[in-house]
Amino acid sequence: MTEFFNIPKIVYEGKDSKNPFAFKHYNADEIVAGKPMKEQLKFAMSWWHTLGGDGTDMFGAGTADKSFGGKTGMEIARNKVLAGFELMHKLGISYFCFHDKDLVPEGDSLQEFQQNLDEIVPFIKEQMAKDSIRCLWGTANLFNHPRYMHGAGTACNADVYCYAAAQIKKALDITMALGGNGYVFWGGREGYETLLNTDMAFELENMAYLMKIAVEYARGKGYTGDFYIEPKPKEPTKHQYDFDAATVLAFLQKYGLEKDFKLNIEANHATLSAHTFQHELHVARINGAFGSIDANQGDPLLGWDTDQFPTNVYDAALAMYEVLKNGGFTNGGLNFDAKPRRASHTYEDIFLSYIAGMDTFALGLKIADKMIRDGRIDAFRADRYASFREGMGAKIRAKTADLCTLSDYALSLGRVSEPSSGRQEYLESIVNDVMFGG
Ligand code: XUL
Ligand code: CO
Repeated sequence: MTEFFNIPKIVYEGKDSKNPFAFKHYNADEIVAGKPMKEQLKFAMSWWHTLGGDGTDMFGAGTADKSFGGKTGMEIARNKVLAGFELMHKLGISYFCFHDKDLVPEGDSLQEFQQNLDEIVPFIKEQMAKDSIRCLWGTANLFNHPRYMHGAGTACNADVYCYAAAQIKKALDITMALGGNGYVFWGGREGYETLLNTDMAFELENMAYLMKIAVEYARGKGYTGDFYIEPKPKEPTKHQYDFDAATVLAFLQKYGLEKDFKLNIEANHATLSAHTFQHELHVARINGAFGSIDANQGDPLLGWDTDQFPTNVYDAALAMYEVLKNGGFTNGGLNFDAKPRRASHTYEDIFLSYIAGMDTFALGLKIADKMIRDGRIDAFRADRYASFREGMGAKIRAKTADLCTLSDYALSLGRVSEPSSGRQEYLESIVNDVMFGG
């Protein structure tokens, strides 16, 4: 068997290890919060960044070779499969995520694209069977080709809309064939640059209809997994329709899609929308719509979607706090929608990046579990609302007091009791204590 990466299998060596090619914190079978870490974290490899991304940016050519020794399009595609499974095996990653276009060349026609997909899917299934590696989610790339310059589901051209429908249908077929339990709609170019040429209501209605018929199609084929929308506020368009979790929830509710759809929250998209990663996860969770995570991080000084591997332990801990509060993942998981920096261009860097990301989320999980077991933060938050447990507060909660009753009560009070302190700094010091204390 050809080996693509001259790197050994990565094992857990513990926090004192200085071996760059070892996990310091991710110990797959260690039980944290009642489940092995590998089940709590459900790490996934992103096909596009890991097997496709060559470091090209708008100022310069690629710095990494991702042909994996292949010469023709389909040979490269097959080698990518083999390289991807070698990488997942060596890192102990059990899931992958893909766009249709990540897997094979598009060729000259939709027919050729679909034939190429039909050729690669059985080959991927063979590799999956060898290593019990599974598909976390699939999606269709509806943003790269020039035909999608005005959007796909929100395109101003009906033929383009149908082309997108064909890609979605095939991507759903493949996701189902690979046993995936998730299908993502990331609104690639679903947005606008100027309202001078855009009928927003028209476009959103079309988008919702495409999602509805996609759900009908997949459910009709017996698909029981989740559909996700992945919010993002901008980039590539100035104003992406799926701005943030709250905007997406309103869209789903308006068009009656909320039963089939959950959210795939990406850290870098959250910060682009001027929210924290935790905020977006929290909004999804309290609305029963938390689904999956695209794990990465942005750079606050750059302000675009840099898709860096997550190394910020503090953010990872607050994210995993939300995941644990949600009862963990069901169909979702942690997909590294992340790429090494352009100058980190070697195969070693891919492994080192995944190790960094996996160790960061392992630490995040352990800290989140400790925060919950510590209990001080949860107790403080619950206690902050103590006045709603009795008297007029309890009546408000029971929704039995009308506006006049509340007004009469306020008038009878004389003086309102002094508000309690929010104690933010104290609570932040508890997080530090949980992280670094004994
Ligand atoms: C783009 C992005 C996508 C989606 C899948 O910002 O995050 O890769 O995750 O289409
Ligand atoms: Co993403």
